Amino acid sequence: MVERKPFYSADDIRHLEYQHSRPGEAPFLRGPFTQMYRHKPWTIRQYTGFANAEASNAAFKQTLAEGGQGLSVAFDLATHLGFDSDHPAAQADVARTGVAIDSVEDMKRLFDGIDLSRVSVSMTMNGAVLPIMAAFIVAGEESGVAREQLRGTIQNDILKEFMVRNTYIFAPKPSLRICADVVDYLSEALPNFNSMSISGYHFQEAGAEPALELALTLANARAYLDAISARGLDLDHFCHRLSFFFGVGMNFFDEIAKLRAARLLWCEEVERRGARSDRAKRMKMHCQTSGWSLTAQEPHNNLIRTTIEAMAGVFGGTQSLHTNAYDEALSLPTEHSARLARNTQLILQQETGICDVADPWGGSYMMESLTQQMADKVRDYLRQIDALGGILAALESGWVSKQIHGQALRTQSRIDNGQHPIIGVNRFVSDDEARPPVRAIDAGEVLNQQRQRLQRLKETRDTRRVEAALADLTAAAASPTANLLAFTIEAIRARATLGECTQALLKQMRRHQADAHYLAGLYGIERRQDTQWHSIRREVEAYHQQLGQAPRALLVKLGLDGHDRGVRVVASGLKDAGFDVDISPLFSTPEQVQRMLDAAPYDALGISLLSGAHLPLVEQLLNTLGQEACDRLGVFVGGIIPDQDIPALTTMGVDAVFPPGNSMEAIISELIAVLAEKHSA
Ligand code: SCD
Repeated sequence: MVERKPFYSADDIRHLEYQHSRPGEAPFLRGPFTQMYRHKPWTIRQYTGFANAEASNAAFKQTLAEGGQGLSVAFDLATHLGFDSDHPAAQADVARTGVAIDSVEDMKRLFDGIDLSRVSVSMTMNGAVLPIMAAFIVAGEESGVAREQLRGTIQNDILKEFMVRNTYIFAPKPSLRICADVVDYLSEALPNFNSMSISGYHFQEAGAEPALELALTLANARAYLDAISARGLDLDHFCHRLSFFFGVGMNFFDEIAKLRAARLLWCEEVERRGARSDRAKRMKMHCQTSGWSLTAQEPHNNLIRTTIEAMAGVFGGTQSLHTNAYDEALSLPTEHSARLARNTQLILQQETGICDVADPWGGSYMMESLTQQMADKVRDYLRQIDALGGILAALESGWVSKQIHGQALRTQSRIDNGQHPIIGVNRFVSDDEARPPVRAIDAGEVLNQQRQRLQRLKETRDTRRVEAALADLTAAAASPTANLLAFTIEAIRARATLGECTQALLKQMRRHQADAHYLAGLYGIERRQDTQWHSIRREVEAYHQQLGQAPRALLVKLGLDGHDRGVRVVASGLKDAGFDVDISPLFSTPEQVQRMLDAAPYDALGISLLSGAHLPLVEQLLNTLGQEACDRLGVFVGGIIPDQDIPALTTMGVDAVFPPGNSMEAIISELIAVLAEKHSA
């Protein structure tokens, strides 16, 4: 958190260089446009996508009919990682956290009846950016919309995937080339399409505080500018289509200051590199309220949190906003919760007068001062990154991960010791919790449909044309000057699938696999003054004495789910409490988990899943491990697990389930009880 004073006065801002700047003028601290929301309010753009193209298309139409102003597509994990729905590795994850898209035919169904020349579409896609962007362009073409008319944004921000989100396919270097190919191609062929959405949101979700979130976002943006400029592209030609994306959490003042500082720092950066036009220098951004701040306990409180966060985004001058639904810590939003989330924005836009004035916090002693402090803190981080040799070197050295994970651990320790209040979780906890209904997806049904569609597509297409286009794509991957998006468009037009395009590229670029790790020591240090923590440590110590050795836990991530904040925090907490802990690489298969279990005498197996695929994945794993392993190990599952799924997990052999909001003590205490019982049996 940026340091605060009890009150601020004119003395705090007198020295500030930009205090007399205006919205719509460089350095744009006060907003990218002169009139801001008076001329056009921010775009209400809700991130949506589930099941298949038809279901998501219906949800898009509903959102547009009910006040949504742009579309934002959430793809499923199989699509993100470049697997067709019929790929063996993807089976449990198809259609869970977004829509399954295998080919241009799916993409056409996704936008059926929606005029792509009028509605702008954001697509959150990074790993499989080539086939998805290509399918969007071809779908537009085949529905009569010229490329120049297509409006929207592709996320195309791969660097943060290696740092936090983990939906990468190729290694950082070839991935950067792909990003630059996309920017290069779109800047010529789709002049109205934003070719990147350089994202901080996911850093915040993984634990970064606002200043670190902004610093990492800008450091990544610098790496992209280097890569694109190295091709000889002029900043004034492409920069105005690089857009940004930030999270907005409950740290109300800092979040507003962060968004104002972001514009200032971006303007400075591109000016320093020689950009001349205002449109290149003005940062435009999308914001999303914090998913991490949502609680599974008393979920209706999340409506209040989201409203406050949305206000911070709007006071910060965002161009586009997603407000989370209150039930997202439990499952995918229902129709009703999605409507409330959208209405939150409509109420802000139409009932409050907030849109009347540009940068309403401008001139506030406190806000101007905080903005400057935030900018200084970010500059300091950027200097540290430079000293390490740039963001790629900082990533490889483990510095990035250590910073983010360290902040996540500090936050968790403050929640667990009560210093960071969360109503309904560590304060004013209510026993009388009404759990709202959650949306269930029949993923098995979608999987069957997608398989049948793939089969039909493969039976009806011109195989020779597809093979030739895929061979050209492989050859292009070997040639550094070829534009990979141009070649992917030809393959997709010929009806190659997303998975086939990925395979064609994998012939030249191998699939990247990152190591998994966690920090030891920090969580325990943060809680060293805390009696509850000492008492849980004593419990572990007593069990250690009984066993004759430290209890040993293996924590695993299964399927295609790359969210690892929770598993790393729990690993650190267990370690500092006295366990020996290993974590598996992301995307582990049951066979890999079995090999890890065979390699050391583990007492506990923890499975972390936030993708909604817990039932099939836990079942597969426990079937592979067999009854003897389930009897011997304390098996626990953590993540987004709806209440109604807990009995099924228990029947499979799971001993304890920890949905979001459990304190470290609660997890460890229950785990020790389970282990002691197993040990004595
Ligand atoms: C707007 N315009 C104005 C104006 N306001 N002109 C004058 N005065 C004003 N006040 C103009 C703009 O210049 C633009 O024209 C046009 O109006 C549209 O406005 P915009 O501001 O560009 O708005 P929009 O089209 O909505 O674009 C907003 C962004 C865009 C630039 C921010 O990149 C975007 O929509 N991003 C959304 C990204 C997203 O949804 N991501 C979801 C991520 P010109 O175009 O002619 O200039 C979800 C995610 O990752 C979830 C987490 C996870 O999955 O892990």
